[in-house]
Amino acid sequence: MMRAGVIGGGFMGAVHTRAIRRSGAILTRVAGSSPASSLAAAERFGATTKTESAAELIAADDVDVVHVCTPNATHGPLVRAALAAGKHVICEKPLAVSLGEATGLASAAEASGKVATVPFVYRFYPAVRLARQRVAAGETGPLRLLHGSYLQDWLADPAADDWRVDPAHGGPSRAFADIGVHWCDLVEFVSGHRITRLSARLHTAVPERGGRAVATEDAAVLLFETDRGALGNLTVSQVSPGRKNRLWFSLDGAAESVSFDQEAPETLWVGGLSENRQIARGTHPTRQDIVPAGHPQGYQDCFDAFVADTYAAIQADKPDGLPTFADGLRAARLTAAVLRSAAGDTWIDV
Ligand code: SOE
Repeated sequence: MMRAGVIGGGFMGAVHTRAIRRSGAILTRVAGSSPASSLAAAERFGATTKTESAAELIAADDVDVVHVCTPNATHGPLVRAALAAGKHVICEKPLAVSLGEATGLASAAEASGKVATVPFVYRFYPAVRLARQRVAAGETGPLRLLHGSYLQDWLADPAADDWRVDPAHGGPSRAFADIGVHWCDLVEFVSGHRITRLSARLHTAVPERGGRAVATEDAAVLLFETDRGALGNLTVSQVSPGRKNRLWFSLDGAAESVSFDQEAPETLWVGGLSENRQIARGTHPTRQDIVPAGHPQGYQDCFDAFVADTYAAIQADKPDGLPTFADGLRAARLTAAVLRSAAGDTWIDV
């Protein structure tokens, strides 16, 4: 039976913990940022064994896979240590806070032969898999436009603050690196296209938080081109009132458009020249469908499916569409291009 250790006792640590349980694995250890927070998180999450630090968790014989759920800037050293100790790794996104670091981690994972994945979990919605199947089967025809947005509002309040705002913990990009990369991963995954050139503008709507000047973006707007001749645009924001986690895309092909809304994930919208349809989840079952049509699945189900597929890969299975460190590196490459484009006021080749 798989034995998992979680580093990080926050919101994401809790999401990972539920997914670990649901996969049938055992949560053996949990580490926080201090001995006291480690013991408290282990108690809260119900780990079987007490641990006082991340280093102790990584070295432990009763941990096969390490889940890194800590602030972005700490991912690199923890992932390196876990791989060096012979562990499989799931690392939260963004994989690293610089392209150089992400490149090093992807190479270290490759050299280790261990399974190393990044939770681009929106890939695990059944409606997303269905959209991907329609594109691959030629139902949409060649895609011409890839467009959409990923909007949140949890930083719209000027009084709101978080470690992600501070580049020392979150890295030099915030809105794009935190959520823009999800959109790009999802749209590249569904369309099969790769973004080859982009032009980005960043916007900091709230210049000061917690008495500090804000050095990361609240919003980003991108124009891009793909390797297969499509054109696209994306708006990313963490300051859009009312939009809680509104990841939306439309992929417009020669024959039909497919559109997905993360806040209403039970249907896939398919647009045609003479009629539009909403395909209900469960009516064209995918591997990710776990309950019948009409019984809503959601974000945690995606997370559970992602963790289960990572564990299946550890047991030598090859699940389709598993996001790995190579995808985490791809996201870091896009983030670096966005930052360079915005700083230089120019188009950048990715
Ligand atoms: C916060 O913006 C956050 O939790 C992201 O970090 C996640 O990746 C996204 O899935 C939901 O929003």
